[in-house]
Amino acid sequence: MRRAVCPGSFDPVTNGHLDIISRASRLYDEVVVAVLINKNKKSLFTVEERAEMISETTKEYGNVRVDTFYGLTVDYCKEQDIPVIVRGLRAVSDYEYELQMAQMNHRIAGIETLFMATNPEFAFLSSSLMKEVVKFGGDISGLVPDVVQAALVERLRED
Ligand code: COD
Repeated sequence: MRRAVCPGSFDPVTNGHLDIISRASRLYDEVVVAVLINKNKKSLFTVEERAEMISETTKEYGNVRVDTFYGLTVDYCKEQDIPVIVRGLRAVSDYEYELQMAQMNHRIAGIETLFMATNPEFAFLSSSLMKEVVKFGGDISGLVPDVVQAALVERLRED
């Protein structure tokens, strides 16, 4: 069985993330979306909320499983016996950091990284931009799933 991990923060998941996850799900028998538990970074949504939003919006793909992890991505991959990480590349600015991570992950654990060029329709999207636009009343319809948009509006209006 060919499996891959799509790791990330997903705070929250956007249509850019979903484009990569859905394309990966057509290449592999199973894709595990692994949400990082980052104790040093303040996130808008809890890791459980982020995982739930991904489960809800990927269930139609049929072969995507959502999990959470703490620590190194490669340790998670080893634990799950998955040899490949899939990452999206939005622009040249993503490349340097992604290349370093991919090389380090290969060096320390022999884990391969597959880079996918993002769909230009979503290349400008980031979770932080989505939060900022919603916070100041902008419309992000079509850029995130409806359930995520509703959660963002609700959460950012609480502040
Ligand atoms: N279109 C397409 N793809 C996108 C878009 C978009 N608009 N936005 C983001 N993506 C892709 C990203 O390129 C990435 O592949 C994935 O979606 C997740 O993105 P994010 O931003 O939610 O997640 P990141 O980049 O913050 O995730 C970083 C990790 C959690 C993977 C990384 O920090 C990590 O592995 N941490 C654990 C510790 C570790 O192993 N560190 C590395 C040591 S070498």
